[in-house]
Amino acid sequence: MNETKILLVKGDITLLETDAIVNAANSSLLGGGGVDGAIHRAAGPELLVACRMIGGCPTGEARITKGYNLKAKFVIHTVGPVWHGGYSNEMGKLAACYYNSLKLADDNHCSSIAFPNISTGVFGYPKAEAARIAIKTVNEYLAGKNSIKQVFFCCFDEENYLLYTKALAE
Ligand code: AR6
Repeated sequence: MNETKILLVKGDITLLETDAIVNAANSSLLGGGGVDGAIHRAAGPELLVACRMIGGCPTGEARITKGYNLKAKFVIHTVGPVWHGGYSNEMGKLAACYYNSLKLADDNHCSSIAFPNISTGVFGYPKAEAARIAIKTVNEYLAGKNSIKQVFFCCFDEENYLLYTKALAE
């Protein structure tokens, strides 16, 4: 029986106390705006040093660092696709972000993880479609053997929060 709980929260992901929080980064891993900027500010300068050592990350993949000044033990940095109208396998790349982040959390014995709404800010992915892919990929991953007991979808903007409220109720 799979007892993992999917939970919805509204607000700032940097305040969560999950084992891992996921960062919607860019392929340089050197910080940026949006949730990436918020995570780097809250984690402190050591996070940037650790990210520099990693040396970048391709779209759809994920890399792990410590959480430094965050309450979360780990930050999992994943690079979502930029929306190009749906003709560049954005769907597959977005699903890979969720899958690879869960796999890294699992490999590092995390029992809880929180996701922001990857690619739905600066990268322009349509929010309803992104929510559908996020929920589907998480559900598929959790159906297999894994260490994860809680998955939080952390929505910062009202539109995403309402979309997830509806999608998770279905
Ligand atoms: N906590 C949770 N979610 C947040 C927070 C926060 N503190 N702040 C913003 N969001 P974005 P992307 C939400 O633009 O589209 C960066 O510059 C926001 O409402 O942060 O994947 C990177 O360096 C939105 O729903 O990420 C990349 O260059 C979601 O986070 C680029 O932006 C994602 O918005 C990545 O673009």
